Amino acid sequence: LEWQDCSAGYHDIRYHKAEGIAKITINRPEVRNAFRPQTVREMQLALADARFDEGIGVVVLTGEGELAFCSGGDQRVRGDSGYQDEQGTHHLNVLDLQREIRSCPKPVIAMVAGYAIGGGHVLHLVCDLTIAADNARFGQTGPKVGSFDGGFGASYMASVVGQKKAREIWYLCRQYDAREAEAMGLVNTVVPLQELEVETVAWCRRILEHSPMALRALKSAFNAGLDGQAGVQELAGNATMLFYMTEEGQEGRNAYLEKRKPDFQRFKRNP
Ligand code: 2NE
Repeated sequence: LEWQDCSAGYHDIRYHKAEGIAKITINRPEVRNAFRPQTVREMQLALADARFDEGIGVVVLTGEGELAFCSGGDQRVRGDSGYQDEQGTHHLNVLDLQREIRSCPKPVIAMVAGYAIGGGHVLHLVCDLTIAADNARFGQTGPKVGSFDGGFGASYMASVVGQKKAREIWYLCRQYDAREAEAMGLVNTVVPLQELEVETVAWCRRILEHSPMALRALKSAFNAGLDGQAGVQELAGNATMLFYMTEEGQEGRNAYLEKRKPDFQRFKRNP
């Protein structure tokens, strides 16, 4: 694949596009791709760019190198109330990014080589799909390092792997290899490390053959039950979008602009 380098202006991430795929790579291999507030902010910007780029149909999230996808929050900049940015403000802005990954109307795929640990594990978890290399290792560390993610990190995890396993993962802080993760339903497939990107691109290409509207409706439908009112809002937003695309919806707008009474009589009342 001929990736177009769109990394200009980014420091902590690299950003590429090719054939309808956007790839966001955390580029801090010296700390196993741990994120600091700036890393998260840049990921948010790239994700927003991919969302609004009509040419993009799938987003891939990954980490630089073969050793780690992401090792969570950078403990070196962890202040007393969050992760400290350049201005000295403390953040947990990765929680915003998690919501943005879930509400992105395009599938987001985690491509995991090496460690997906702590907040980095939750990042792969909230992606729609995870393709793991055979060297991938998964786990939470919160209770060991004085942290926890009781949001998607706990409740969504329980809906993916079940309550018992989710509690085990958090209470014991063990690491799980790629096969164990696959057996738990935490990842979709495990491939040899050398084939990780090729296989991920093949999954993306297959998704790109399919109806964008069906995919976005399905994603919001999968989210709806779990995400409460925000989930229903996403699903309903798609209904509104589809309604705007009908003659019936457009009749209301046209009548308003033409200062006349709308004529909805010609539209069918489906049973
Ligand atoms: C990821 C893991 C298991 C890798 O182990 P290994 O043996 O392959 O590498 P090593 O030697 O531990 O790490 C290499 C370098 O990366 C740094 C290390 O300190 C080390 O630096 P030097 O000694 O070479 O200078 N490094 C790795 N992870 C880092 C991190 N997260 N922050 C800062 N530096 C890091 C192993 O490194 C590991 O267990 N890392 C820590 C994982 C962790 O506890 N993450 C934080 C969880 S809390 C969280 O992410 C969070 C949350 O719970 C809620 C909201 C937001 C965030």
